[in-house]
Order: sequence, then C-alpha cells, then structure tokens
Amino acid sequence: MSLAKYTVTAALPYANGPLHLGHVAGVYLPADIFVRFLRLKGHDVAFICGSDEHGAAITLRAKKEGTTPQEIVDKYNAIIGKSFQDFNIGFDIFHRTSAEIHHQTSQDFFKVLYEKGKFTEETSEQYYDEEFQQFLADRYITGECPKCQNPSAYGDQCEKCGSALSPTDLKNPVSTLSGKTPVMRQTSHWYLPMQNHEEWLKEWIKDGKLDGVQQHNPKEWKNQVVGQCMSWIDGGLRPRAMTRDLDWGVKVPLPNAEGKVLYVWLDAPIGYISATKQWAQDNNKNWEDYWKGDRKLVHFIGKDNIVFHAIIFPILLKDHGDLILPDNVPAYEFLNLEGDKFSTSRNWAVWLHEYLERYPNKVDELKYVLTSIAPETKDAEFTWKEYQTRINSELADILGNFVNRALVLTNKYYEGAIPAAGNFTDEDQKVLDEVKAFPAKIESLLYAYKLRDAQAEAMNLARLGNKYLADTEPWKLVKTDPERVKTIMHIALQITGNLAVVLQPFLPNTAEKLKQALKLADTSWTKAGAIDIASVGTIIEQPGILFEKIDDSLVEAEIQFLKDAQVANKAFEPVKEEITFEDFTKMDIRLGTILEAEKVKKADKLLKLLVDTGIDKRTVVSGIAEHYTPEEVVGKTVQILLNLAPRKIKGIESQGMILMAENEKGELSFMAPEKGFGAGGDVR
Ligand code: B3M
Ligand code: ZN
Repeated sequence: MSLAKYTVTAALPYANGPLHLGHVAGVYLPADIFVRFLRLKGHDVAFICGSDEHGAAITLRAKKEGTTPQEIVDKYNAIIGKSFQDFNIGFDIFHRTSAEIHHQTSQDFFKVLYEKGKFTEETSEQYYDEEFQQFLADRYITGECPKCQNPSAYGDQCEKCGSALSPTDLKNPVSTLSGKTPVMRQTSHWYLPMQNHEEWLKEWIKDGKLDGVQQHNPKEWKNQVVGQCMSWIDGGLRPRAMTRDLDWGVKVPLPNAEGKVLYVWLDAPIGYISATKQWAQDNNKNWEDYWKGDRKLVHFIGKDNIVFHAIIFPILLKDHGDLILPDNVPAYEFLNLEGDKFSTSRNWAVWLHEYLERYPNKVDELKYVLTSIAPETKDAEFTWKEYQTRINSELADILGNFVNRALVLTNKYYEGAIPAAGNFTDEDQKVLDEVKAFPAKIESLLYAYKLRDAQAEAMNLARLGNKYLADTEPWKLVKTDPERVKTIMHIALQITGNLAVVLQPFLPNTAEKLKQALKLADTSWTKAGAIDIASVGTIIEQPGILFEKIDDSLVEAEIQFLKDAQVANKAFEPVKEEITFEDFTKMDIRLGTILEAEKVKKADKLLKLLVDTGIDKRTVVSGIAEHYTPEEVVGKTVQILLNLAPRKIKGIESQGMILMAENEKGELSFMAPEKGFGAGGDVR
C-alpha cells in the first residue's frame, strides 16, 4: 500500500517579536518531530511555515516604536527565521506574508470566493477612534469578554477563553490607540456567513465526513479540539467580517474597496498556500500537488488558534471548491514558565534566540526537555530545575551513559572493531526481541501525535541497553569469558545502532553522532528494529561525551536573568503620547479613604474596596490583591481617579481607579498624602 502524502503546516508566528519556548514547545517542535518521522518513513511531505506580517499587533508596535510595519516585520522575520535554523527546525520553506506572491495568492483566493458569492457585503456601525480617525478592529480595541469577563479581550478574540469575538461584543470597549471610549460610525465590509456552514461543519468535525463521505478519522483528533469546535458550532456561528479599514495588509481586490484590506485571519492561513507556491516555484514542483487531491493536510497550532484552523479556514477552503481540508489539527495547550504565564509584554520569557546564543551546543537538550514536558493535552510548566534534572538524570545518565559504555568498551577490548556475536543466551534473545518491538510502538505513537510518549519510548530503548550491560557486566566477565563479552558488546552496539534510527525525529543532532560513530550507511526507518544494523568489523569512532551535565550555577544564573529582565523591561517603558493641559484637567483625582476591603472570588489579583471619597462612598475593584491583603489596606488614604467610566469587573461595577506607583521590580505602592490630608482632598 502506497504511503500517504502530507502537507504539514506550523502556525505562522507574528513578526512583531521573537519566539519564546512556549511557542516552540506548543507548535514548532512537535511539527518538526512529526515531519522528521514521516520523512524517515519515506512519506512525501511538504513542511510549510513563514512569518505572519499583517494584523493590528504589528502596526501598533510600529506606532509605539515610531517606525514602520515593514521595518518591524523585516526585523522579526529575520530573527525568527534564524532561530528556527539554529534550532534545527527543518521547514521546506520559511516564507512571509508581506511577500508579493502572498498578496497575489490572497487576492486571487478572495476573488474566487467573491465571484462565487460566498461573501455578503454589509454596512454596519463599527467602533471608530475620533482622535486617530481610524476604525477599530481586532487588537485596536479591547474590552471585557462577554463569555469569561476577561477585561482585556481583543476585538476579534479573547486569548483567555479562546472565544472568537467581534468588537461590538466587547463590554466597556476602549481604543488601544487613544485609550478612549470609541464612537460608532458606518462602514461596509465583506462578511463570511459562517452560520450557513454549521450543518456540514458538524458532520465534518464530529464524524470526519463530508456529504457522508469519510474524509478523516475523527478519533485521531484531540478531544479538546473537537470539544472547542462543537461548542462554537452549537453556540451558533455568526457572520464574520473578512475585511478591515486598515492601511497595512493585503488590499481588497475590488474597485470600491479603497482603504480596506483583508482580515489578517483570512490572509494568514492562505500564507500556507502562498509559501507552498513559492517553494514549488523554487524547486520545480507543482504547488497544487500539495493542496489538492489525495493528501493529508495537518495544521500544528496552539489552542488559541483552533477556531481559525478548524472552522474558519476549512470554510474558506471548502468555498474555494478544489482545495483539501485538514486531516488533523493537533492543537497544543500552553506552556508556562517558572510558575507564571509566558508574557512578551512583561518580558517573562526564555527567548529562543537568546537561549541559542547562550547555549549553541545544547539544541538537542532543549528539544528533549520541551518534548518531555510538552503541553499535549493540558498546560505544562518549564522550570530551569526540570531542565537540569531531565538532562542530567535522563539524557546524560541513561542515554549518554549507555552509549559511552558501548563505544568505549568496544574501543578498549577490540580497538574499535565491532565484534561478531557467538551463541545468544535466552537473556540475549529476550533483549533482541525487545529491540525488534520498539519501532512499532514508537511509530504508532508518532502517527497518533503522541510525541511525548513516543520520545519516552525511544528513551526506553536506551534504558534496555543500560540494564543489559548492568546485568551482564562485560567489564568483569572480560577476564574470564572474553568470547561471551564479544556477544554482549555486539548486542550493545546493535542497540546503539537502533538508537541512531529511532532518536532521529526527537534528537537529530545526537542521532547523527551515533550514525557517524557506527558508520551506519542507512538509518531510514526500515532499519529500525534491525539487530544487524551495526556491521561486524566496522571500526567505530568515539563521539565523546554526548551530554554535559547541567550545573546548579546555570539554573541560578538563568532564574536571576529572568528576574533582571523584569527590571530592565520595567525601566525602559517609553514616554506615552504627549497630552495637553486640558487633557489633564479632565481627570478628577481626589483623596479617598478605604473603609472596607475583600478579595474577589475566583480572581487572584482583585480586591473589592469601599472608598469614602469625601463626596460619596463607592465601590472600586483594584488589581492589588497579590501585593496587599484586605486588612492591610483598610483605613489607608489613597489617590483615586473619580471620573473614570464605570466598568463591570468580575460582575462588580467598579466606579473609579486607585492610583498606584509600580517600581522596576513590579512592586506596588499607594501614593498616600502627608498627615492631615483625608478623604475629599483634591489632587491636581
Ligand atoms: N500569527 C497567531 C499566532 O501567532 C497567528 C498564526 C497564524 S497561522 C495562519 O498565534
Ligand atoms: Zn473570554
């Protein structure tokens, strides 16, 4: 039976910042492992990625840094692309969506759907920032999520609960450009009537069928992906604007669309297609072979991208009419760091390019650790202590120790020549049978996207080798029964040869070292399980110590580095946009005394306060619960912004804001007045 063909994509990282380990563990490393395995098996695979260069986040960053979106994306396309190269991620192409071929591909795609009448044109009221004279969509507007009350949801998505949103869904919307409450203004856009697709989507997601014809096996999809899709569909899909009033992006290819571009989540997944086109052009291939016909399309993504890859993009692909739909969307959960979420804005992250600058020779070590803790079905945690433990007690003490013994003893006893085996004992035969059985176990886990378990299984082969040598003790036996030792070392070298095959998806650099040490001609997957992979008489080479142990000092230095990065990031907050004296006088800041305080249920950061303002007593919700207990704040006289528009936070109406100072360590302080100043005093 011929092997399935694959097109594997990895989520296009936004080109407005570097990659951190959370991105790597949850998207790019699993995708790379899967593709390496497919290639080893001999599948026809295209591995596609690139940088996502449109969207509000990039233009906001450009505004903040006083530069242009093109300069931002050029900078980060280069940094991210180099990080992938240095981390040995084997894309066939790492492309970019600001490229001309992408604009053309996206416009052609849009025109096909437009001419088929797949969009509806609607004029509606949209949020508009009068100061910046710009409509507000996606990340240009934030507000409270209607589903989970996250106060900082975006206009297109809530990153906390993953809900797909529209700006008008947000409560207490605020423009991220001016910080002001936006007004409504009329504009027209082309909408995708997603509600018309609910029926076929339900059958496709739940049963893997289209019009009754089996497309994929839904049992191979992760429960959380199916669950999230079904909850959106059951909640009722709604029309979604596929264009935006922006100047940065793919221009809408219609005559009456001046000043409008494609929604970034329309053009970005088309980036997979345009990247394939570029790669096909560069390699004398036909891009359509990778997006049409009998081929498995697999999207590796983080869980916050599920709706775009398992609902919206499939609708677009189906509407286009001749393109394949995903065979699987193995979305990963989130990786956290040292007890907190990765955060670009707070610089709480281990940046991949910085790790690689500091540890250029520890690529496989990081790959091993991230795969060992991968957030495959639930959020996971990276700590530098676990990094040290996994490398020292697994990579070094099990894999490194076994390989070192097998090669060093062969050198010592036979001047490096792989010895022939004598008769196998029952114990030998049992070990050899186990060696033969490993590939099938690893293979079925890899095809099922259970990469963490697959790597653990590959490590069990090294455990088997370690135990075999510990049980047979050739270093003792060599004096009394040298013939027996030849058989033992022969088997140990066959195990080493098998490790050179099965480790390739996970630890490609290490596998290559073993392949070279044993001078193996063929390490394709067909050789996995072969008990004659290491040829008798070959003179092996010594690869040296495979894994240096990690010292406590590295762990301490990295944790300190993280903390210092908090300080550095705090100190360099650029001065905000200039305001006039009139702007300042609009704020009504007074002194208030905190009469009562209590923690807000299910909200670690929030305190509910009752404040005497001198003119009234009002409730204010304040994000200080991680810095102060309720008891500590009662009786304090504080500064309070009185005329801030009331906001519902966790269901509590907050009428104002307590003003706090924050130092470079992220510690907070009230700005209390001197003695004799009480509630009602004016601050100006
Ligand atoms: N850039 C979102 C993200 O980086 C987006 C992925 C696009 S994949 C087509 O999470
Ligand atoms: Zn939410």
